[in-house]
Amino acid sequence: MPFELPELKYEYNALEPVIDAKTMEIHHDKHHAGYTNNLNTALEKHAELESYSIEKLLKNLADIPEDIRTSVKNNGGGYYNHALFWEFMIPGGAKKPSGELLKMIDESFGSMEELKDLFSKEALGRFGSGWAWLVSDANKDLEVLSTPNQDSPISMGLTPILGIDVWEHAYYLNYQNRRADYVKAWWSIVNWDVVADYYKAI
Ligand code: MN3
Repeated sequence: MPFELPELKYEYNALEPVIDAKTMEIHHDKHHAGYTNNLNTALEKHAELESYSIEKLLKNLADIPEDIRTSVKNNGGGYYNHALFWEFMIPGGAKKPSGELLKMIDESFGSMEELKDLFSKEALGRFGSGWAWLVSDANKDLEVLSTPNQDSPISMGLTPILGIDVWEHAYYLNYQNRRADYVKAWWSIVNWDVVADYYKAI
């Protein structure tokens, strides 16, 4: 079964003024659609992979046939990372995590503010295109890291529970070269309920 572009659960303009409608439209309808189509095209060459979930593909890159491995890594990563990214954001969502996740954030980083500082540093320090992530390992230990291109933490055996796209296509129309302003503003649209749910599910 070919992968399908997930629909946005909110309007293009729902995240304004943090992310403008035009950026959301191009990002979802062109960039995410492109990764989805390119992933499907790559997989057409290998029918034996057609039952694989996106998670299984990305967790087992070393087993993917060499002729499509890079394409699956880049386009599969793009497909998966963006599907998560839309979920991580919401207009007017919970402003901070609660329960188990909040407790672990305090234990792991000291406080929410320290987590935000660390995460923002990763987002700003990622040279070129990539992502910053809050991830959990199988023991539910938390870590902040960044990845280049469309590399996904899931390929490193980690579960992404929050991530920000810092490719220029994610912010350039509104922020131009001011990635720091985009990252700072972005915290106000994080959907902490979803982040807590992803963490709980590990
Ligand atoms: Mn993107």
